[in-house]
Amino acid sequence: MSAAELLAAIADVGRDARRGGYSRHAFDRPERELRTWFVERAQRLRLDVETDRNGNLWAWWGSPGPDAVVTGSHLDSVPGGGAFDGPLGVVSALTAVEALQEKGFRPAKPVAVVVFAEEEGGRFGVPCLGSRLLTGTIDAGRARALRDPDGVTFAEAAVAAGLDAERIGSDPERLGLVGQFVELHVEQGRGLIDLGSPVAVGSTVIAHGRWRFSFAGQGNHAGATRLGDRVDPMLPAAGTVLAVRRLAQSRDDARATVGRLVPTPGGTNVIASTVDLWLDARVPGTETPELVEEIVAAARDAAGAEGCELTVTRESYSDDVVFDEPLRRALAEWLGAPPELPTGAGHDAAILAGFVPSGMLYVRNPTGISHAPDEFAEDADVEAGARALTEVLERLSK
Ligand code: HGY
Ligand code: MN
Ligand code: MN
Ligand code: MN
Repeated sequence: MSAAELLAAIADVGRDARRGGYSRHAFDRPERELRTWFVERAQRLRLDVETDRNGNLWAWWGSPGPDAVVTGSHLDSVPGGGAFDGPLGVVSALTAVEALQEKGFRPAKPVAVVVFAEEEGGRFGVPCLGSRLLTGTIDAGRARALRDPDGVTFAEAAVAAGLDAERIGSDPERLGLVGQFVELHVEQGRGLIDLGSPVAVGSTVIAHGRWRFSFAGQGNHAGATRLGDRVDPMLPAAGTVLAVRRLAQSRDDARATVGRLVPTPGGTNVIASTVDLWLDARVPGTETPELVEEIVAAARDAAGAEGCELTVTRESYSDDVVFDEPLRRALAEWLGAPPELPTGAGHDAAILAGFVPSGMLYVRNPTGISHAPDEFAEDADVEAGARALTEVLERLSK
């Protein structure tokens, strides 16, 4: 099946559940259906599929062994996400393996297609949770205790998915098998449209992190409470949202977002007792922590002015990543010197880049939009991406 046909097939998997909380991932519906679909497709290619201690899926072509050539991406999504972010890398990897098998290629090294768990952090709040656990870049105890919006811990979700909660954590043996990792991903931006190329090689991933701001005030009656008697956490929360844009605008190429703001209890006629908001901040280079410090100071001032308490918690952070130079050069040479693109989006490849030679391929997205239904890639470009990945897998596993 072509990558475009597989994408169409995957778009139907779990569609009914997606009308629910599509972001409820890490082993929850509909990701569970997507994982089942993946296992079935991988087994058709006679790949041996296993689930590692952290819930990442590994489909092996040849028995697992050192210096493995690994590709893949993720199947989870953000709430209301597009159809390509994650699945494109997974279906392209399956298509590439199928194409190599059909031409009779026999890899000289183990090859694996991996599906990382909870890449978006849509359920437990930490992006790239599966690859962070694999590489030991998140404390296992902290990961186990992460809670989803219903209070379910990652450990409980993992046990419900058939994993052993005690074994959640870094997996140096498995990581030691990975010789090189290449992730194909839909482009999240307009670079390739403007450059007129279907495929690009990834160069860098900018630093990014997530912080939770919890404003505590006094819940009260919307009609019976005079303005002067209020301690309303919505006010400093609103002031912080405006400060995020104002302060980020003053830094070159900074991106800072509040996409999620939750008042409690959330009644129309109720002054909230608390308001939680999450900041996603990303600045090329080393300035992200400085920008966040400025935002926290503005939030504290706003909280103080209203008599509210403020607690700020850092939930994740990753430094700038530059992908492996020799691998980038090889990818460029093998693919006819396509453009090289930086990205503001985080990826599992950027987590692995700290441990094994890693690289990325991007496929043109004419809308440039991602994390929204308008995310798109033309069939012809999807096929170009799958062909590029096929070429790369063959060259790397010779
Ligand atoms: O948030 C990101 O950049 C990625 O999509 N996880
Ligand atoms: Mn994403
Ligand atoms: Mn992604
Ligand atoms: Mn990714």
